[in-house]
Amino acid sequence: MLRFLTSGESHGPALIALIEGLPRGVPLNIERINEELRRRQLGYGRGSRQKIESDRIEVLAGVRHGITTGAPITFLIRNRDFENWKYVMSSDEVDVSSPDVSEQLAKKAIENFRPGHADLAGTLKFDQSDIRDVLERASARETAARVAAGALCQELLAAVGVRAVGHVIQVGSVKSSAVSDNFSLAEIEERALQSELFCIDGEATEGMKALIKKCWQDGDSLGGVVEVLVEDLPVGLGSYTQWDRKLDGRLAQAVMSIQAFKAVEVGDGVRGAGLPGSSVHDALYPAQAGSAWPFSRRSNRAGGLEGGMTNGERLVVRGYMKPLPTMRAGLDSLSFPDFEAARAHYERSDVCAIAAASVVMKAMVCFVLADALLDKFASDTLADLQASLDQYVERVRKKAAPGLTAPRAGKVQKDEDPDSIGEF
Ligand code: EPS
Repeated sequence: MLRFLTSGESHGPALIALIEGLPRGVPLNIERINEELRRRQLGYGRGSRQKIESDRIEVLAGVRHGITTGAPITFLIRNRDFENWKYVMSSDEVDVSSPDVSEQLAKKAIENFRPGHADLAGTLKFDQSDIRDVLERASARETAARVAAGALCQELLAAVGVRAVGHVIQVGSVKSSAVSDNFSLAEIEERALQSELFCIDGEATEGMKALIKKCWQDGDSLGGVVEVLVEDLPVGLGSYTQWDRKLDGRLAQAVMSIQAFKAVEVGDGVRGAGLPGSSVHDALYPAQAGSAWPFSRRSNRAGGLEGGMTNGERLVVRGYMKPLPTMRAGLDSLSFPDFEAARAHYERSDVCAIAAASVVMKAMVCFVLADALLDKFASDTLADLQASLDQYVERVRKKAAPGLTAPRAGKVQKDEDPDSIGEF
């Protein structure tokens, strides 16, 4: 089992993470991991915090000479901004009679809840006397640690030939008109990196930027939709045998756990709910020259998952992010601890963090896929994993016995008999 935990506050000294279960022998390209962290800091609509930070991973354990040892990996990412919060966020007691300390404490005090954030329920649940204790841990700054943990998993996936990309397909009401099915993953990555919003449609990028600018002027915020695509996954990751082994369920949990995400979709899940089955399911055809598996398909509306398992097609997962709840314009709210009418607290934030969200979502998807891979195959060393994966792929491909690949006449099932309509 692969697992990771993070720790750290938004304005504390550092974020840390511990990831356990990666096999021995995975070569890590630390620069590639830092590049993911850099991308998470980009995107039109980010707040000024990103000018202060320059996120980099410092590995503390579990890696020697650039290769995983099989032991738990621990790393940290420093918060440079801590310097400006050192009294507010000090883990030691502070001297409140010092003018420096009292000035900082007063400047950073939070008096009112922000509707849409964790402030209200978190303060009540933990009987906090300061909303800051909730805000600091609920903040999306924590996603930097997730991105680094996911990038470690991406190194494992890359080592066995699996590739993942993330991009933005909607900001507020502006949608990308480029259809990702028409592009290779390499093209999507290249085009996304040319856009300040990681969107492969240049014209839509301009519309998205204009909308974000307008929202910034209005003191408002924006959400959007991101899509993560993964290719070259073996057929059969996940399982149909039990609810908690279904890969779509595991992906949904991981994606929904990202700060501000409110919905998740696999393939054409939402549209498909309104269509007849014949327009939704992806028909099967015999393998074509170059097919990786003993079958082929002409559509991928299932988004690469059937029955809670990968089916050999490109994995397509979308995450829906709400507008950030920290807004300069504010909303009606209540003060704390008096619960009297007030305007919501505003603290420096992003107007739109959707580009960053595409990097975070890819990290979470890569974590779940790496976990599923290690669950299915031998997992102590990368060589064991590769050998058992190769053996499995060989076994599945052998299923295409000669003579069985020619089209066969479909057999009419009893319940397909038109005369049976009306029986239910
Ligand atoms: C973030 C850092 C934070 C926020 C944002 C994400 O920095 P600060 O609060 O110091 O400006 O910009 O946090 C949130 C969106 C949130 O909901 O708290 C980051 O590094 O991603």
